[in-house]
Amino acid sequence: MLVRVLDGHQAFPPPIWMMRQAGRYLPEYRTLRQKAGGFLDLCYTPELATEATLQPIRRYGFDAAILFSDILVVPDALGQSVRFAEGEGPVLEPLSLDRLDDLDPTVVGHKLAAVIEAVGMIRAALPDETALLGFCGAPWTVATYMIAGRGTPDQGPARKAALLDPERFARLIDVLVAASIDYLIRQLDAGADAVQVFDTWAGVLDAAEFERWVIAPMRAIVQGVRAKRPSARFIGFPKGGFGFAERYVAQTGVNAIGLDWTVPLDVVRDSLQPQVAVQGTLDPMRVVVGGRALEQGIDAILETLGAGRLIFNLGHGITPDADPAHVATMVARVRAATATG
Ligand code: 1CP
Repeated sequence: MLVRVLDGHQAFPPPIWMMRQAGRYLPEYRTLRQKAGGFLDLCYTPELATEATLQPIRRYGFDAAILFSDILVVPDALGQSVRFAEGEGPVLEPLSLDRLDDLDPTVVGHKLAAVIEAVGMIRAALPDETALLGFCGAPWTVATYMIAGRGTPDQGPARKAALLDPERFARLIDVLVAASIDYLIRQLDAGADAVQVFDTWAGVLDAAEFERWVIAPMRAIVQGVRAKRPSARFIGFPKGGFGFAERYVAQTGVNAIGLDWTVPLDVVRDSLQPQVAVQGTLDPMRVVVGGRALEQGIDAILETLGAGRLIFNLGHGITPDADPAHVATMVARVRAATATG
């Protein structure tokens, strides 16, 4: 059903899945994570990555599973050291733009063989009606971590590098575009029905920089993959870039655009939905709070966007403090919805 929406059809109730649906809010994930040891061991052991992917499908029966991995496996495969420190997120050895020749985008697909193997195992284990989504980080967002070496409040180090040395920054983006094309093709060939490209930090760029580092690389990825796999389906998620959404859609050719919870739903319905499927937009805080706040958030999305092409999702990943029972409530409410016209 999710694939049909990506192919241009409308469905009500809409298909539903949730960003970060496998993760720390689930007790079974926390158990698996402890057994695995490190977070990257979980990503690089196909049996464990498969189990993590399937946990939320078993519990909630979402319409899509998303490969359990991380956007930072690409820098890891490019040769930059990446580790996940307990409780403090990713830590990378900060990349200097003088050292770009050390990165080899042609090896990424091979180095991530364990992830690709997981894609095949997951597809084999999933019910036929459940879509499988592959993913990667968008070049801009991945570059923000490669340059700073960690998550940052304002992505300052990468913004500074892009303005100070745009030629060399463009070379880094080109490496990431090439690596992403190769990696996504392998995910599609192993059984992914569509791929999502996460540009979590798109919203910090001005208009010129958004065009150059968000739209242009995404267009290159979509065209590069479709040159070899013409039917490849894409969900783009340029978080925080709603002001650029129409040109992002027109210029990249994505099948769907992910939106966060700060967007005006009536504008989405009138200006964006006629052109493309939209995904989102529930505030993850409503899933933490539950009750009326959750119900009202769900109903507003269904009432305003339910008559068009919609994939129900949160506006960003579910947070570790969310109650798994609230997720069950959300799925039931979306599935029980009836068209109000
Ligand atoms: O301790 C743990 O178990 C690690 C927590 C965790 C998890 C569960 C991290 C560390 N990554 C993941 C999985 C993950 N990451 C998925 C799995 C599939 C699913 O959705 O179920 C996906 C799609 C991602 C993508 C990802 N990683 C993004 C883009 C989406 C988003 O949420 O914005 C980003 C920015 C990352 C980097 C990252 N990885 C992990 C953390 C804590 C972070 C954020 C770091 C920061 O900036 O603070």
